[in-house]
Amino acid sequence: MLSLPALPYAYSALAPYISTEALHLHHDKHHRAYIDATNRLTQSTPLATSTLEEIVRLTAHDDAKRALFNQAAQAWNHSFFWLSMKPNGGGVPTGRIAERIAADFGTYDAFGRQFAAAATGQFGSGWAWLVLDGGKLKVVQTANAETPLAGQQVPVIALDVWEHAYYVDYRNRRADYVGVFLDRLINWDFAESNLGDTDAEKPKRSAARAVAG
Ligand code: MN3
Repeated sequence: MLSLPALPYAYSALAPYISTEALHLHHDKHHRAYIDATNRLTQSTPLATSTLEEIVRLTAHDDAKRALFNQAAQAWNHSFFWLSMKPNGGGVPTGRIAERIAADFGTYDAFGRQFAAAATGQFGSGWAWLVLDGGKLKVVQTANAETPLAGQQVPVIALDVWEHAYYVDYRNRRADYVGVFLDRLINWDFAESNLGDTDAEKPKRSAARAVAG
């Protein structure tokens, strides 16, 4: 049985950018529903004892398991999304992640423009991601529950652009929500922890393991 992980901060911690009401609804109702559905669909199957990450990977390319993949991937994506934000986050990062952004995007502003374009340009429900693709940082978008976890890319940062993620606080203004995520909320410490151990002194930590299964 999977359980709903607690938010990594208080429900009020991201206000005024994401309200207490919005976080309660998004975490307690939407995220919980994905966890509960995953548990229902794996009950009495060999996947009942698997971690969430294993369920996502094992169902990702199996059309017969599409319903389970959608629920499990959404559960995993949300856990990763909560970790992608923090109070007083966002803005221009420093340290290793800043060096990598400069190397792979040219400037922070170029990264921000690409990320905002991916997040606002995703038609309908989905996600915007910063990922490592063959060791290079890249911005990608996915539809519905699709997740880089299912492929070769390593997730670094996730932004939920389903309407339920922003409608309470921003109504239909997705671009405003995306701007606030970039300027006020991104957890760059978490992003850096997902870069892997190319620095010998850093302990090996993978993005996938950061999210408790
Ligand atoms: Mn959501």
